[in-house]
Amino acid sequence: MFKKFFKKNQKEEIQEEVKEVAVSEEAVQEEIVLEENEEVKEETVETIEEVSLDTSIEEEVQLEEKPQVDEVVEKEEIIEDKTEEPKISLFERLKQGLSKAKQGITDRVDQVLKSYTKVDDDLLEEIEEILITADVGVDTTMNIIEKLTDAIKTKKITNPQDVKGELRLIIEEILTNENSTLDVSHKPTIILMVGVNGVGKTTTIGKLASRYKKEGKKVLIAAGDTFRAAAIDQLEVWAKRSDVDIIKHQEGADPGAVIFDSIKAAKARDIDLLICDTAGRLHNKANLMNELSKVFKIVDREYPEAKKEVLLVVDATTGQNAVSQAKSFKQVCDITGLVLTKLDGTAKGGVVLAVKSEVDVPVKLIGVGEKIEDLQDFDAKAFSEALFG
Ligand SMILES: Nc1nc2c(ncn2[C@@H]2O[C@H](COP(=O)(O)OP(=O)(O)O)[C@@H](O)[C@H]2O)c(=O)[nH]1
Ligand SMILES: [Mg+2]
Repeated sequence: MFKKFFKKNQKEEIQEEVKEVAVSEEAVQEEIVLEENEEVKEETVETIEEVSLDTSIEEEVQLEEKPQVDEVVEKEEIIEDKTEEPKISLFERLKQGLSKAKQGITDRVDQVLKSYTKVDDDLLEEIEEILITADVGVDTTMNIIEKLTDAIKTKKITNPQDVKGELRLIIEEILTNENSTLDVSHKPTIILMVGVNGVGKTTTIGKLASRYKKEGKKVLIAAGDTFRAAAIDQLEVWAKRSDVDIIKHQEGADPGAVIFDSIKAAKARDIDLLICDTAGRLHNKANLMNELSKVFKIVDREYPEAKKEVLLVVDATTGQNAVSQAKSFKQVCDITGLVLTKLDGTAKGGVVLAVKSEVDVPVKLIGVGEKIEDLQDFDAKAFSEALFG
């Protein structure tokens, strides 16, 4: 059993390393693409990045070649087309977004349950293995299996088919958290979006700005990621799209100064909600964390009347890396909620459980696609229903 774990974990570690390399190669590639095709929209470049993030190494090699402008335009058109789709319910969207995760967890659980005629240790061991390989994390998996064993005993479950319902209840219970709603009803509210590069901070800000603007709120966004000019431009595209104001400085400017000016503007313009972007990539980790602390100090000093939400964005496709990122950010910032993006791109949806239980911060939002409606409030019941339904 443990040998099996060990092998699996090793394999996962290697996979993660490969992914990390892919991400840094991708960062270089992104810069090249931007330099050479300045007129190409950031958004489109990001789409290609996203594709490369999910592809295997062999495909990665092919993607390293600079995309032709024509190809880029074609991809952009596809994105535009997608937004024209007829409206479907949020739950349907969630289900669609979680279809890979469903394949990675529920469908495999179903297969195992079908192959057993009685509930025994072997069956539980197979479920344990599925959960671990779906990035639920060892500790959380052990906890789930323990609860499942208890439920099987107390409810005298003998039919393997009844195990699934119990598993769903346990998962729902783990994911349930009273503070999981992103509450922006206080005026003013400031949201600080933090997280490493590429996880989806800027996209999430754009989606949130659009959502709250539609709800009739006065929204302002702050381009606090001054590390690259492209990051500022990308946020500006979102500001235009959502029809909200943006405060920005030049590339390389002090992020603290951007936040300072944004707070001043928010007060002068009687803003309901100020959403701030932050850099996810500085020269080193200590630098990044120092910069963030400076920004937090400015917010506390200059905007004490605002309700502060610090949302840490993590990318679900990075699996256990998402958990370790959450742990390191938690050491320097008072994270009030997690945003788990790109759940649509992974069969390892179990990472939601791992971050929730290992980091002990409520998951407030999940991203199940690239469209505005694909950023959803996290609802433990709907999530487990979409996964197991
Ligand atoms: N499939 C998918 N892609 C996403 C999601 N959220 C963000 N992305 C993509 O992830 C990429 C990086 O996002 P970005 O906001 O620039 O990340 P940042 O560096 O943290 O600001 C972009 O291509 C986004 O479109 C999501 O929920 N699903
Ligand atoms: Mg960004």
